[in-house]
Amino acid sequence: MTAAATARANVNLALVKYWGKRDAALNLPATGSISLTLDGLSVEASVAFGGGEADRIEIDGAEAAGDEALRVARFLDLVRAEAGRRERALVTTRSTVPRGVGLASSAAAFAALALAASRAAGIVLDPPALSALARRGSGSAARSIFGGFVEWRRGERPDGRDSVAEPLAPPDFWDVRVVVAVTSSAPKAVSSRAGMERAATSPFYPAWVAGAEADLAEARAAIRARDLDALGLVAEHSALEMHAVGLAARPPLVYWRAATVGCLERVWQLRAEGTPAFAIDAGPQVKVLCAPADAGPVAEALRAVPGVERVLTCAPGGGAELAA
Ligand code: 2P0
Repeated sequence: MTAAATARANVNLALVKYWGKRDAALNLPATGSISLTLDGLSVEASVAFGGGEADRIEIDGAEAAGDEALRVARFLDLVRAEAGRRERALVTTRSTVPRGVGLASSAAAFAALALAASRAAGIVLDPPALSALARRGSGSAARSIFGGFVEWRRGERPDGRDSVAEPLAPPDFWDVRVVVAVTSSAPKAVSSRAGMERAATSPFYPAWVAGAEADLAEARAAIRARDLDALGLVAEHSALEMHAVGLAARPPLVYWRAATVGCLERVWQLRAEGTPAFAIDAGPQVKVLCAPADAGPVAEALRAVPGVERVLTCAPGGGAELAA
């Protein structure tokens, strides 16, 4: 058995969304995306290689089975191939991301696993290579390798080696808040993976892909200028356009609940009253981007929306790290 390596990574919120793939096997996106890594919602993964006939995977204290176990085992195969090893692995992961808050813990999980598994296998990958590896587990995990504001480049190469994330600005560059209104703790009826496949059937999908570069440029400029209004407006647009693609898909895909729309209306009302707050949901939960001083009042307003179960507030967070 090799010594266990342990790493931790945070979830991220997409400000310009990833929604559609150009290669499903390699998890290559149809467009680039930009995200903010969030503090305090993280997954810790420990990996050791050696012994055993099969990979053993324990997620939050329970042995993984079925598709979940298979997805991690396939990911470990990539690490074994890269490191030239054959031993099975013992993997344990622990999450501080509340279930069903609509912040993909798979992003944090595969970012942490990429770092822990590569180190346990004896290889040291540079950040771009780590991001490319994490991407194979879950697309959005490519972004969780880095802290703060992050861009995942679409890339051009068929092998995906240039489809990696890179930091745009560190977490302390700009102190903002993300207020998360949880409207439903039930798992999504249609996974992101299946949702992206369905999105490609929408007549609006080509327009979504064609508009991505302009959204990315707008978001990059807004981050550079620390312009909350500009970033909030483009992020809100990207989220709503993502939903519009789904609405027109066959069969249609509607992630919203009544409470989701209630939160959107409340945020727009706050904005009309002078509070710069922007709703960036991927449904059914609503994430609101705002200034630190407004986070309290925004949280309070969202708590009062019928159907909101709870509200949490996050600051910008750091990238994936090895545990001491
Ligand atoms: C995003 N989402 O950019 C978008 C917006 C959800 C809504 O990335 O199939 O778990 O593993 O690559 O990364 C969630 O999808 O999908 C996601 P896979 P992933 O954050």
